[in-house]
Amino acid sequence: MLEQMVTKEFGKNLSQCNESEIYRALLQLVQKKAADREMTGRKKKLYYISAEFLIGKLLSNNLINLGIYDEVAEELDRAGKSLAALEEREPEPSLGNGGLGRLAACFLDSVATLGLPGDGVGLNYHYGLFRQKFKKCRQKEKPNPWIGEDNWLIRSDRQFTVSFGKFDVQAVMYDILVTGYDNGTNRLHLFDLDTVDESLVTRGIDFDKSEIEKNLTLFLYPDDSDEEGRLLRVYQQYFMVSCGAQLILAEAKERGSNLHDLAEYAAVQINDTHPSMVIPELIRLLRNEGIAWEEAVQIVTDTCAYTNHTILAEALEKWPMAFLEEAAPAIVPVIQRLDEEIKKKYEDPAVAIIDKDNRVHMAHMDMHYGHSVNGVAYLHTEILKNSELNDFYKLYPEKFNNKTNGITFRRWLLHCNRELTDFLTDTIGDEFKRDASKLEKLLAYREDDRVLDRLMEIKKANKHRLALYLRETQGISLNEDSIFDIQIKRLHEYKRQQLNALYVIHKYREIKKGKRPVRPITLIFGAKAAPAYTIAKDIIHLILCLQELIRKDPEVSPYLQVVMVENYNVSKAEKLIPACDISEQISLASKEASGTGNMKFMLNGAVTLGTEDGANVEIHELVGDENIYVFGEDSDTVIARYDRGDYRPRDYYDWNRDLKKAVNFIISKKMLKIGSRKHLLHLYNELISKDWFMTFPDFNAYVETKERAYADYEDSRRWAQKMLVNVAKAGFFSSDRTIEQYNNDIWDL
Ligand code: 26Q
Repeated sequence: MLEQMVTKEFGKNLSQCNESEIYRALLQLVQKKAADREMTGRKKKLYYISAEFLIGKLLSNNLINLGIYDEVAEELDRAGKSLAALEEREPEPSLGNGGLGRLAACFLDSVATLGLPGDGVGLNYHYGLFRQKFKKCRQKEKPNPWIGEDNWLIRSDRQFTVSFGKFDVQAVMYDILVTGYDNGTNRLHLFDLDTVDESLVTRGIDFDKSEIEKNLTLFLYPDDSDEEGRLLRVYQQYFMVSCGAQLILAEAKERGSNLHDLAEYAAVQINDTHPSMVIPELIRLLRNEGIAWEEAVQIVTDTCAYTNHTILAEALEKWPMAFLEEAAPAIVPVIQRLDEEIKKKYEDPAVAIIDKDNRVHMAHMDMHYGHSVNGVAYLHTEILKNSELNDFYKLYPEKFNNKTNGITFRRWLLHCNRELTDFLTDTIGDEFKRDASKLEKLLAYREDDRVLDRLMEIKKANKHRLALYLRETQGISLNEDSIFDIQIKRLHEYKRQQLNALYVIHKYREIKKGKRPVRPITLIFGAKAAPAYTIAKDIIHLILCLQELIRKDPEVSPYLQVVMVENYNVSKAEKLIPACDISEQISLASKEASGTGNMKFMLNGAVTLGTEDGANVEIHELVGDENIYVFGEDSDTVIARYDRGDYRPRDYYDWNRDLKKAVNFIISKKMLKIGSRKHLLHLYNELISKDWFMTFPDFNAYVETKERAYADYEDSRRWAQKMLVNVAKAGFFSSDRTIEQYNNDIWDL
């Protein structure tokens, strides 16, 4: 099939083509086949609107979903070419920070796979999340361009005007085709400006922030640290929702809506508060179409639904009215009127949209003027209802619902772990590829030594593959017989990479004292820190210093290795996850809304070491006590301690000898020889005086539980059984299940 294409396109054989020509041909082939499957002509359509879509590389995923992966791989093979090499060439579209953006990408895959009409709406950032470099044990940020000559963007002829306070802009829309697995195709709409100027970027990821027309979609925001950046973020958000709202209304009309019946033609899912301005924007546009205020508000309420992804108060967006007046003046009167209505109805200032400091609470608008509010895991939704959003739960109990997150098995099993996929197919048939719950059939093989051995063999092969990759890319050699213990996720204090680092120090000291582990341990980290998040960068510094220290210490390095993978992203996750033995999910209980990496690891046969937080709670319930390692204080204890406000890390530090020694080691002579005094001291002080995410109270339990997991690993038959149960029970975490629930309870497509 490729052969014909390249003959026509380039006038030569496949074997004579270079990689870039083959990539171009494949791109065309995929886009043609995908377009043939587009789902049009249905009445109601979902618009999943999100500031982030962390889609990852697209070629292989599309080949799998179109059912031509094997055929293409073989054809390339015959011509002496390699699909794997082509995959490596493809730049990764990193249009997201982490979990929230990756979830949006998994959801688009599942919506198309279930044959539901549903498009993504977002922004076409010219640079994805920054590329991370390590220099002198510190993180450096570099721009991350992903739009090359051969890219997946299709320029459409839809154009929209967006009015900011001081000027108007002309938006253009690019589409990326989203293929479902053996099913229809939807689209991801990414809005952009032709005037954006990439030459504005100066040093690292700095750029001239003065001219919005030139920088609007230049970068994805990694944090909300500086004031200038925050205003630009509001411009981005209004631009996205204004284009989105115009598209939604235009398409609804094209499908036959008279706009009074919009809710029968469109479902809008608001992914966290970043797109919340879509509510006032839709109301404004409906009013322009001559619809009365009350009716417009009702239509929009019936159309929009909100997903909350966090309980960290600082992450709930509250924009100063002055920002909105500058970036989105057209919706300011709408927001004010909505706020007046709420203030008339409810006296409690805690549920107001505009607060006494004239800041707009985006989530409050969503909860009053959307018909659904959902959390992303059972525990998270309970915490929202009972504490964080309790004031709103009391007003609208019927709006609150849970949708436990999920992941697409196409990328996180079929693509990233072919060997396991093939083995599962041979063992339990291939129904699990369409219906993930069928993975449970594997439970019948719990006592089957052949199956258990094979699971271990596949893990070993994946560890070998990872070792080769890290040798090639980072010049690091791994001990493939060691336990691979992996923590990969954004760097955030609440995720507690620092707790894992304290364990490393503890272990290092034990080995120095002569207490060697039975089997060597490899602790692998991967994490980007927001460029302005000082403590997060200090934690990376600590880990990189430990990596250095241990690598150079012949007494310790045969037994303990620390590896920090540079520039952790979706493509690296695809290589790391299948090779993992122990999955670190150690957030402070109550703080991780769900986590989705935990699900990816489980699906690939890693055993979780985690706190009772987010979706770990549901993993625990599914696999049972025997097949997970749970430790630490529970969310009630943590929440109560925050409420009392009496946590003093000193109390733990002074009384826990091992902990004290580990913490002191951060600023020991040995460490200061490698790292920077300023940064290590800062981290040390932060820990002993604040430790805001309570690592000290969980330290002992963490060390003990980790040691127990390592000891259990030595009984490889029992360990393989744990792996088997984890794989078998992972079906619940398919995003196909999550999307089915969204559709049944919220969208009704
Ligand atoms: C906000 C304002 C200004 C600039 C940036 C931001 C911003 C950007 C990204 C705020 C939050 C995010 C991302 C949040 C996120 O990824 N949350 C994660 O969502 C996952 C999917 O539901 C959950 O599994 C994780 O638990 C949650 O942390």
